[in-house]
Amino acid sequence: MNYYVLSLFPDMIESCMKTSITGRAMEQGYITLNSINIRDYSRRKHNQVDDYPYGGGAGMVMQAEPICLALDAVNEMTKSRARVVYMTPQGKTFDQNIAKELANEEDLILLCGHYEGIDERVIESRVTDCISIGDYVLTGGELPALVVMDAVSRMVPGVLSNKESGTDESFEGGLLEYPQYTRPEEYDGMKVPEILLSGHHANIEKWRHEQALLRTAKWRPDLLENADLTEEEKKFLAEFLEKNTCY
Ligand code: 9D3
Repeated sequence: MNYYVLSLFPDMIESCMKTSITGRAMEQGYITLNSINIRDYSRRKHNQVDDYPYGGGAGMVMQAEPICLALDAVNEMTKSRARVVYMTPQGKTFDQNIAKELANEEDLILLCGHYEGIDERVIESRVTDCISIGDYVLTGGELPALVVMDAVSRMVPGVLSNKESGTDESFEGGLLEYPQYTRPEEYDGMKVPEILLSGHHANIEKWRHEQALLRTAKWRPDLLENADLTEEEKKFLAEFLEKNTCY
């Protein structure tokens, strides 16, 4: 996976991506990162890249020219018709399915806006996908681009070790994960659930699955509406919820 990130703050992109699992993936060559400073493609005084909005209104708008010149430069590097993903609060809300889909691409171009957004003509002529990371207001598209690259990178074959990749199947099964414990057996008066110390793997699996169901019912009931539960799972939840109004 080769990422090309167009931004006014390329250092922010570089320093985050160098960290942790994405950093290791870059060292090992599973992903590459090319961060491009849009300001380098300004042809104006003081390398300005924004201007007042036509029609008036608050704030500044990023001009089309430097962005399009930066995109031209990236197209030279990729010589493929890579998707151009614009990070915007108006985009489709990012989720695990989009992450998996993007992980199939060889090159991805991510465009980060700042100020009140970018000139609409860039979107019309160059952008293939608009993505938001959720309904809250940030100061720019850099953190969203990092969120997307983090989620996409871990879906790229080789990025996660076998150990790391096994653990997310429960979320992909549409349920929240079961609770985790590690040493010590008792911390601050709180004990690890007895069953996890029993060594009885079948019972542990059953308990974990039940915990996942209960947690999902409590914190994310919306996920249960789309999950196709077996009759046994439905019965377990119904019985539990009947006995316990609070858990
Ligand atoms: C004038 C209306 N504002 C939208 C609520 C303008 C505006 C505010 C903040 C335009 C861009 C931004 C900066 N945010 C992003 O670039 C962004 C974002 C976000 O703020 N939330 C969730 N996902 C994303 S993706 C890019």
